[in-house]
Amino acid sequence: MSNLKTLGQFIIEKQSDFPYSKGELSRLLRDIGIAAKIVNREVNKAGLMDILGESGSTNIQGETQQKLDVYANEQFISALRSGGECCLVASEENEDIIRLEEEVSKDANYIVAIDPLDGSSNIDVNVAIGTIFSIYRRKSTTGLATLKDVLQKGVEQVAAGYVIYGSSTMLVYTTGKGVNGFTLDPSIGEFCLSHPNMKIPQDGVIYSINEGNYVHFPKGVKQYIKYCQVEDKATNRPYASRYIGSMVADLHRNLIKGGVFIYPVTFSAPNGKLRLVYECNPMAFIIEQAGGRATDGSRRILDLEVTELHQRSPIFIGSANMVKRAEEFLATAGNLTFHDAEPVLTA
Ligand code: P6P
Repeated sequence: MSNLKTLGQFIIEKQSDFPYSKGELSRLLRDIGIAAKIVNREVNKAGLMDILGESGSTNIQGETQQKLDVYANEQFISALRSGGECCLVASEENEDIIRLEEEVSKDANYIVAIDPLDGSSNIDVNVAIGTIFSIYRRKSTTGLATLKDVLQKGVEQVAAGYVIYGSSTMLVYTTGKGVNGFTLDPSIGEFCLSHPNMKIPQDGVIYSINEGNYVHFPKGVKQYIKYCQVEDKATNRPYASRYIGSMVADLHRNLIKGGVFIYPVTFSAPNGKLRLVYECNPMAFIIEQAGGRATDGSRRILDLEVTELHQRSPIFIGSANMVKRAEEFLATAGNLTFHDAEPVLTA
């Protein structure tokens, strides 16, 4: 018997980890895995199908929706609707919550927040993109689930994960008992355990930030960037700068190799760009479970109050020691001071 373990087998094996699960969360994770395989099939042939290019519509963020965005959103919502374990979906692609009111779903115990195709601007140039999902237990006990059921702190998540559609397709998730990665084997159409018990190195030599926004960064961020660029063999600097422009791809690389990913406040994005509910919180849960750190520059991401569905947050996430070093620059220089003098280079 090969030591191959599929996602489905793994989920069932770990089902006893959940005090209250009667298999519901397991079925929900399986439903997400099925939708991921369907989306993967289309992503892999995007260049061949008439799903490239812009669908013409725009999402809540005012971003032009690529056809694959719309397709992926529909696939995940459809899988959750028919799976019967989810009563409400919050998606980056939809302005409002989506209540699943079918008989099979309306009393379900779980809420799913999702970025169905993150990094979609990279679709047409064949660069890795991803899906990010976050799972909560419903808090309301009567009637239909409401927005309040979504606006829970990240620390309340019962599971979170991502799919990266890259050189291979992987699904990485946590239920609060560590992080495990599964690689899709197209020959059998199954996600197979390939990265058990993933841990992010406490230190790294990769910093990931869009330096095109440098002039708009707070002083402390500018100082940290210059710190990364200083020659200092004792601390393996200068670090390497790597920025893909797909959060999932940048964080997946850093989870495996070590590194820090930063999307800070900028003058044009005073609350940061990335969304708390379906990007920052799920990725923070995963990275913390892998031994890393995720803050908004000072406060733990998972403890942040969630007040709006599409709320944005700055994020400093990755190898714990690198995030802490960046926070030190923010603490001393201030993380909301813009357009100041060039930072003093410090070793
Ligand atoms: P910028 C993709 O649009 C995304 O939401 C994340 O996946 C990515 O990390 C970030 O935005 C890139 O933003 O402003 O650097 O292009």
